[in-house]
Amino acid sequence: MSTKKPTADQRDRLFSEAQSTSDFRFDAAVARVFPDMIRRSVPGYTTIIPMIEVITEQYVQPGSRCYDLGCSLGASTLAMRHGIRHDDCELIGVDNSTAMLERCEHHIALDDHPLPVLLRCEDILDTPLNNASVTTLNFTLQFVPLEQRSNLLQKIASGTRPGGALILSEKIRFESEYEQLTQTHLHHEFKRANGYSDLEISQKRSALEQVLIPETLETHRDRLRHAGFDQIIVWYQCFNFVSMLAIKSA
Ligand code: GEK
Repeated sequence: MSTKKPTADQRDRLFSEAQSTSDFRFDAAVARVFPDMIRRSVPGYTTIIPMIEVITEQYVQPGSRCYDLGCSLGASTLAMRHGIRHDDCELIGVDNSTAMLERCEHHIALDDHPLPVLLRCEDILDTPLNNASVTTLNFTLQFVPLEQRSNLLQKIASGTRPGGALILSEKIRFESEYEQLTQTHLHHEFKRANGYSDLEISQKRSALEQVLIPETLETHRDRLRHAGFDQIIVWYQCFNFVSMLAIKSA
């Protein structure tokens, strides 16, 4: 995806004016500014994306499928595409926002890698998943209702080949109140350093409150193990944002 400076139109100013609170949605307005929004809001996003290529390259298997669940505009999908070295693999990107997928299609068309990408507009809870070697949930599980998360991870684990992997990136929360306050403060300072005002930070926080539900690292580890992954490694953390690698033994 382009790393060019966003035009005024692509700059995230969605929460810059005082507004009444409503739940955050992945609509056309969000899709328009999404690359700028996620880069300025998620510490480590610009590191995680290229590492998804590196990790995909390590775990992809010939003749298998790779899934990007909650692919948005396709940044993680394209990273996976470039990490796939076999021409008999299938790459499938899934998102339930049509506004996101329309732009995703455009980004994929601009990329010159020959591997076809199949895009599906649907809820990832309904996506059939099998013969997978690498699956990515890059900041998507946090938007799935809590009571659906175990089923989704079990579906992914059982659809994953031995030796395959899941890349799971999430915003997390902490048991310790001190750590929770400190990491949240540091995250907000990161956003301030990236040009967001106090009003933007607090309005975005309210909009996400009922929509993005973070869990502790322990909860993620336990659920991944229970779902059928054998090794769980935290390969990246910056403040309250982590990325895990969950591996199914060969
Ligand atoms: C990236 N991975 O750039 N079914 C399908 N899609 C969903 C669902 C669901 N149940 N819930 C949320 N989404 C991307 C970034 S963004 C992360 C992922 C963020 C989709 C939603 O429409 C959005 O496009 C994406 O998951 C989450 O690496 O905005 O913080």
